[in-house]
Amino acid sequence: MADATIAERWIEPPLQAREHTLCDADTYEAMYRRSIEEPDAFWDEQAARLEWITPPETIADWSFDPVAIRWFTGGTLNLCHNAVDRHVAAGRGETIALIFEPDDPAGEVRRITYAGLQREVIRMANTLKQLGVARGDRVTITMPMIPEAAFAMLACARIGAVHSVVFGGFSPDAIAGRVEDCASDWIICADGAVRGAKPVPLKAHVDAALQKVAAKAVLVVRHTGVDVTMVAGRDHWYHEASQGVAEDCPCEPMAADDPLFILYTSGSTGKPKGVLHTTGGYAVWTETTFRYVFDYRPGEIYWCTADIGWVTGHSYIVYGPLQNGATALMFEGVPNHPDHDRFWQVVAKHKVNIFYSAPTAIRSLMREGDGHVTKHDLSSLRLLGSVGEPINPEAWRWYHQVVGKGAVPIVDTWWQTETGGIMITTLPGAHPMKPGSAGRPFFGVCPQLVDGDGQVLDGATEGNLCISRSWPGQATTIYGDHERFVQTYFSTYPGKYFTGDGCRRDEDGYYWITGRVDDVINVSGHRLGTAEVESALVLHPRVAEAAVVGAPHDIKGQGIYCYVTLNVGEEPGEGLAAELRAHVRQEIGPIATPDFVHFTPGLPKTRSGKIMRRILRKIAENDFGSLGDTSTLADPSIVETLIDGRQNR
Ligand code: 6R9
Repeated sequence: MADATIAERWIEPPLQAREHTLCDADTYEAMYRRSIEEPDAFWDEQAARLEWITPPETIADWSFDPVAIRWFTGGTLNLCHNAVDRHVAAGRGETIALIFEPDDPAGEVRRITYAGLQREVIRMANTLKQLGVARGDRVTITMPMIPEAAFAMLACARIGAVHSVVFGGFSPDAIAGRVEDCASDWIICADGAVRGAKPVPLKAHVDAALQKVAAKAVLVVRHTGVDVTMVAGRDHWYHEASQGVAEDCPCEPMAADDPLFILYTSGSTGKPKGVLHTTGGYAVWTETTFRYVFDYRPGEIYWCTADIGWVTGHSYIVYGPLQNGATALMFEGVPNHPDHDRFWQVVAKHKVNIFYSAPTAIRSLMREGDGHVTKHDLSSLRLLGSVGEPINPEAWRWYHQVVGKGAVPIVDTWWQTETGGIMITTLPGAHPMKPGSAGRPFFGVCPQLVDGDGQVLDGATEGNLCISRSWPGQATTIYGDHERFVQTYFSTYPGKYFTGDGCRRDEDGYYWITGRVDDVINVSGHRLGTAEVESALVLHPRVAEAAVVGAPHDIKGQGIYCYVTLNVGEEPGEGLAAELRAHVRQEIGPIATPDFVHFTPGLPKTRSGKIMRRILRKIAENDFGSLGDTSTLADPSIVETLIDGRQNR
């Protein structure tokens, strides 16, 4: 069946999803309408599921021009209390909060109850306090996917410290940049990580980062047992430092608009920006979206395969599920180790009911054949989810038919680091699905499609995706650079939040994300600024200039395509291409490793010296027929040279 046919077909939610849901189609319509017509009343009601120390005085309190975003003003609460303590107080202390499945299938599974989680978080919180961490301080966390990563985040939330989680796969330079940007004096890491049996020297990376920036203390969780260097007076083993700390630790009352965390993400220009989320709005948004999108029921096992270093891990491994009292699985490993059935083996082993993953993982497993899936009993699955990039209808169909046996709804959830949680999705019991479309706006979300001139387009159309009103999960600033926040998101279309994504809306009001319209590429669901890769390339002594674009890639969605010009006298070759790949990997981290290095004597530039990326994108896509007008180039002949270079690859 051709993709187009599948994509156009509606797929009704299976009967079990329709019969057993918090929200059917009529309820969605009524709730959505109310969330738009009476937002204050609507969000006041949703927020009432949380425990507030002081209830908010004002619900929505924001403006996009000038930009000032506040929610639940006057309210005080603690997110750790809402995610952990209140469940224990309500007699749910023996419910399992986290199931840890290690990298090694034969390794030890850990099951942590809400009462156990409370003890662990208090132990971590008091250890941090003992090291001098106080309310408002920034704490960098770079950890493997182990429960201690969640303890560390929750411990910060408990004492009012602001966590900044840095993905464990980042290079020392990337860690140093992020520590420096938010002046974080404390770092929590593990000795090492293992992913697919491959060791990652986490503590050594932190040591190398601390050659460039200073930190007061490093707290090291023993995990793999690898040898590490401990710097006296600076580095502390967690199991030693936590000895004898007190067994209670009050939850700090936080104002709704006090910062909760910073998370760095790539933009189209400059260095990664520290997106800041505040406490109250983020708490309500992750609680509400998790509740309605995953339609969680007590006793179910929920598994999100994301890493804690990305926003999906923050919102849908830690804060969303735990606020709902859910049982969340945390997986340390990778989809294809020791074999391509690892995900499905884990689903069968733990009888997972809700499985939330990414198109890149689905595509890579689909390629290995159905046998890896069908040999496991996946009958526990009730709901499947997708996030991170558009899912192509072919992969959607495989996910639906082979993994879900055609009997399980899929939620394709569109959102961003900046949105805090899910924004566009179908709801499992309410909406028919269209493969490849994220679906309908979540409560309170007002998407608008806008043309290049800022004109709002109505009906079935395509344009740049903006959101015209604030929602509780919205990031409030970029740490230390509010002007950049305003510039990045609110200056293209004044008065609206611009997402950076292109999007089509069909006649049924379903949204189809078409991908980024800025210089951000989406590699395996991870955002990477082309400028970051370019800066890394030109640091190499033999490189004169570089231009980086995304190119279609079967598994990763987009691959990293680098056009490189060398300094005079340097010779291109396979050896140098490999060296450049290793160099970028070293500078940024393995996720930024270039897929294609295309040496060229020059780049297509206008007379004013601007690189015409449009042409470079088309050539990388092997699409030479629609290069558009090239007559304004300073040297139009470069286009032929580039095409020849592409064809000879
Ligand atoms: C949650 C997350 C955000 C960018 C976003 C868009 C792409 C995410 C998507 C999707 C199509 C989906 N994206 N989910 N595109 N369909 N369901 O991934 O956050 O890392 O900040 O990336 O990812 O391009 O703008 P983040």
